[in-house]
Amino acid sequence: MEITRREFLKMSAAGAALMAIGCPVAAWAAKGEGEPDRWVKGVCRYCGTGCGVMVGVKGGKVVTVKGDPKNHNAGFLCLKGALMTSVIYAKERITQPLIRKNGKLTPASWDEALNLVASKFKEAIAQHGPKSVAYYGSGQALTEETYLASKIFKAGLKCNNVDGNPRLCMASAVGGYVTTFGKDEPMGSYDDIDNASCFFIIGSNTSECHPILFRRIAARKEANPATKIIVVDPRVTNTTRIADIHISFIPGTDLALLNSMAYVIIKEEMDNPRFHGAYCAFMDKEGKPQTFEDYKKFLEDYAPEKAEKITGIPAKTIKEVAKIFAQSSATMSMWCMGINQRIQGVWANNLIHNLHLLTGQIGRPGATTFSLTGQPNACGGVRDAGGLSHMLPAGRLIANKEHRNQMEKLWGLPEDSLNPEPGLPTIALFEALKEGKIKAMLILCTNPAQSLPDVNRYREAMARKDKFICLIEVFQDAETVQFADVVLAPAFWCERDGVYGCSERRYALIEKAIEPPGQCRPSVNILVDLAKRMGVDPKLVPYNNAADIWDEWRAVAKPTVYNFWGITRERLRKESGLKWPCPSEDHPGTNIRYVRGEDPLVPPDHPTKYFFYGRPDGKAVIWFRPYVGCAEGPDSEYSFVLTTGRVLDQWHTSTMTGKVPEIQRSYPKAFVEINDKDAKKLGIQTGDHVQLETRRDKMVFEARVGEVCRPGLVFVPWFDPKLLINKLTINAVDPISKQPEFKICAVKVSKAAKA
Ligand code: MGD
Ligand code: MGD
Ligand code: SF4
Repeated sequence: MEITRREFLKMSAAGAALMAIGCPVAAWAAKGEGEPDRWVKGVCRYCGTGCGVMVGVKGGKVVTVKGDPKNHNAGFLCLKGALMTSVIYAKERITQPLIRKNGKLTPASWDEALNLVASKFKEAIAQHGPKSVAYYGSGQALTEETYLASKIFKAGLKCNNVDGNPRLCMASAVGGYVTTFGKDEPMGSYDDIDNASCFFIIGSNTSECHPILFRRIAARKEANPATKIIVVDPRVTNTTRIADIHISFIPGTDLALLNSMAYVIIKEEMDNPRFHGAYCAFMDKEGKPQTFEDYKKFLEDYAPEKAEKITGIPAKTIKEVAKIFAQSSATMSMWCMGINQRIQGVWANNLIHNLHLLTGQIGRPGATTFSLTGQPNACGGVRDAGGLSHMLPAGRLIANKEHRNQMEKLWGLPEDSLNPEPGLPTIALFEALKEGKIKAMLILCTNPAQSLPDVNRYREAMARKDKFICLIEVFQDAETVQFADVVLAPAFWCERDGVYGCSERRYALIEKAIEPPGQCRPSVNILVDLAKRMGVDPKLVPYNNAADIWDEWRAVAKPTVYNFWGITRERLRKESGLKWPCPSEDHPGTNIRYVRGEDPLVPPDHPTKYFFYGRPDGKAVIWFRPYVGCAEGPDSEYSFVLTTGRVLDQWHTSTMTGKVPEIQRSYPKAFVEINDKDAKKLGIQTGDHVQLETRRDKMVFEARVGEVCRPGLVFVPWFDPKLLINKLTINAVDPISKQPEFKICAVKVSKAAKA
């Protein structure tokens, strides 16, 4: 039976809660395990929504997980978050260190394993210098882990080859915020959702990837039916089902749409000159100052009729959405990988910000430009604490001498002793591994043998006989384990304490609920121990636990715009997360940045209401960013576009969600979505085997035929280790952010005999 849009809205607004609260409770009651004897506060292990959880413990074991009613998610959780118990107790857990001997991973003592790793790193540095080693981390590691690993490598080993999977994910969003506003991280918060009257959702399948935020959006729409929802996505996703307007368009042409919306807004005098005249600077793509008149000339190439030819979106629709965007009382944009995982990712981010600056849809409740973060701690750990190869903590840059000198002082190092040359970003790092230039690599909390693009190339790199890889990994069936020379066994999720920072600048504590199994140790202890054995000055790593590292990180951030001095460990234990800036212990946290009276970093007597203090002139930048196509568009031979992404209940490489029977049953294996008109031409029906072939590799998937993909587009989720779609994806990167274009490459589609 067809459900109406209104019924779907209702279900979306309420459904997540029922799933979350119903299932785990039922599971634990069915097992006769009884009421937990205590509840321990934490944060969900999965997405950047950062839902607060309560972990139910009985007899030293986790028996269930429920939502924290005091956190932003108000007690709601999606199924992934609620079904963590079977992940913790999966039989595939690694519970002791392993060393590869005669090709086989063999149990070893911590001493033996750590000494071996330390000796390999010392040998590489002695023979080839600090550029020959690297750390590859994760937006799922704790803030304390990322801060520490980055300090060990950058300060202790003088090696800036410190990068992580946020390079595959959020680097373009960082680039967008930094180039437009001078500093990273959104100015708004989730509270804006409750005040927006228009949602402009572009390149985000919020319903499947940020379900609890989607629930909040649907609840807003349900409560205020006049709220408009515009979704820009070449697929008909679950998110598009609550849209008033769904724009399906030629993948990779968002830049033309966004410039065209700006054109319409100015042409029809829907811009806000009082805002952009006072608070914005204009710049061409080289960063040269320009005027509003120059901007109007630049936009002439994007009249809706011209943009229609590039995007396939009717000019009438472009005009309509521009009008809704500009004239709604409060517009909130949200975007994710459909925008970031593109070779023009930073530019696309800039163009979304442009629309807000041009219309003044910014810095008011509900009016904000809000990048959705993918991982639970990409913001708090990697972005804020400086876990990328060009960064130092709290927005400081390696290439900036003043920033280096600040960090040398804070870390007790001699002046000018930090290495001034930025390290290698992810793809360049794995290229260097392939070329034999990286001799030893430490990998923590990420599974690059599945998640890197064009992965055959980098699996070959990881398989080199002369390299050394130490992997800190929870599960023995993670793909990267096959390439590791040493595997170290970490404590998982609520088996140690530490902080996660989610999309809305909210820092929240995961408290330790249970003891880790076997010989597993918290990763901060592993890293401190390893650093000392590698010869790092013990004064650089004087920590007994994660709380010590947190206090140092607070002090390091205090003199910067990341000031969260008031977010002490004690406060985090009591409260369910706090949003920085939060400069003192009595500060409640900040909902809206850059606005006088809201943001503690804007002086109360500042002469203007808005102050973009991240920029030298205090003004945000409206950028001229021309439309540029994708790296590898379809042609006569590879005539389809292949896009990759996510499904509701599987997480990334499925090492965790794959251990949950309920989830595995609903998403057992990857498939290819294909439009019914294309399928008809190719003689393909749902369930048939379809071969996808790109310039890199080919593979066979089961078909799902329907209207989800527009004609000419196919979609494959990337969670399945048995069907590694990344063997087919391209490794082209954005020239500014170095983020790969996972979302678009050319592919040949044909009916296959068998899978
Ligand atoms: P994706 O499926 O990667 O998810 O969250 P999302 O970005 O929302 O891609 C989003 C959409 O981009 C897709 O629907 C796709 O059709 C669209 N798209 C493709 N090409 C284009 C284009 O050219 N333009 C536009 N506008 N859209 C395009 C990702 C987020 O999800 C991330 S980064 C992480 S790390 C988390 N991972 C994750 C997970 O693995 N599983 C689940 N269930 N949730 C997750 N949440 C987070
Ligand atoms: P995960 O499965 O999250 O994926 O890619 P990955 O980070 O490689 O890997 C996390 C690993 O850490 C798992 O092996 C897990 O078992 C392990 N782990 C879990 N908890 C812990 C812990 O507490 N400690 C330690 N040490 N290990 C732990 C993510 C990356 O993939 C991202 S973020 C994005 S946005 C990209 N998206 C994307 C896409 O959209 N399409 C395609 N085709 N590829 C993509 N790859 C990217
Ligand atoms: Fe966890 Fe994200 Fe689901 Fe919240 S929405 S419960 S953070 S996976």
